[in-house]
Amino acid sequence: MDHALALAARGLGNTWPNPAVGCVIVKDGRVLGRGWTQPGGRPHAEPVALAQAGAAARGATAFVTLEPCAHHGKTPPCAEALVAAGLARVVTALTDPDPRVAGRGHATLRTAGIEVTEGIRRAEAAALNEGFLKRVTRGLPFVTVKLAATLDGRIATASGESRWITGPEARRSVHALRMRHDAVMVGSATAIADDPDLTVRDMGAPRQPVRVVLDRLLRHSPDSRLGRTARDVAVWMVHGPDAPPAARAAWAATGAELIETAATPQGLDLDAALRALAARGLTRILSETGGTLAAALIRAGLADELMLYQGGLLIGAEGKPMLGPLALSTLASAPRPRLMSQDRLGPDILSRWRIAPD
Ligand code: AOF
Ligand code: ZN
Repeated sequence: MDHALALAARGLGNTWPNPAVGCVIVKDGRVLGRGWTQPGGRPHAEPVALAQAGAAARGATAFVTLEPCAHHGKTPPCAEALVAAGLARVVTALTDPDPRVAGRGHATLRTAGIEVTEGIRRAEAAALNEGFLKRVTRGLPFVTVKLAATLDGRIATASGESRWITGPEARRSVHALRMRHDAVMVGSATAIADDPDLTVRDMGAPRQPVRVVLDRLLRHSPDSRLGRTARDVAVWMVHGPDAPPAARAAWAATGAELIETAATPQGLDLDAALRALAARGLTRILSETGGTLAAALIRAGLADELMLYQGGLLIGAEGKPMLGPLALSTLASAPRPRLMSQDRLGPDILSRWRIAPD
């Protein structure tokens, strides 16, 4: 199952709206087939592994990180494929919460006389596919907030200079991080100030993340890098009901997708915006917004993890803080993220913090 989990992880960021699943087929201590969910979410992991194993799969054991599917979607159900291949035993990590599956995959296998063992490495499988599970059970994506700050917690000088707070190793790590997410998200302030491209470069990414801009009034220029490349890599502009018609038309002409969502006087309704993104299939979003939006996501309980890149320089109080207001009245009410890991990246530090409750 550990091997299957490692294979599954290869799909992270590439399989949305589907989960990233891994499958290993074993007989007499030999691995006959290995598969993982392919870019775009199909083929599923099991048929990939079954095709490798061929006729030798008869009598073998399959280890799958998620309950095999039971529904007739764009591909035939994996549970039936395992039955047809004559597997003797199937070991799974997790029940699939997708209402089309939800136990039916396991039932199909058992009815066919296959021995089924469930729940092996359940916690690891749930952590790996937290985005898919959150989308299906709560209608929200898993959100990683990325911040690149100085040692004193600033993300730019007073004049807005932010290139470069971290070194090349950290920047490479950010590209790897983007690759493991379905989408990269910024706010309009960051989009306007940086004119970012938000693609994954030099990583051999099988699928580029969707580029999402939260832009209530569609203030970002359609003649920006994002606007000019919207036909090559998806750009989704999330805007409010009050976005001007001319801006909507100009953005639509770039090939970007326009997503209207509720707004409050402070800006977009973040919960509604993220729900709209999950409804379109996104399971894992990397937020690369500035401090104000990052704070708003944390305040609203919408941020799951924080990836903090810290560069060894000091800017002082004039610099822009990495977080906007959290509106706390007491220290006792302060969010207390839990440290998950810490790494040295050249001269910089990357720390990963869990914000959401476990
Ligand atoms: C599996 N193995 O590798 C994956 C599964 O739209 P479809 O037909 O591709 O079905 C998508 C659903 O299939 C998805 O919501 C989830 O329940 C399951 N994903 N199942 O047996 C896989 N990726
Ligand atoms: Zn399947």
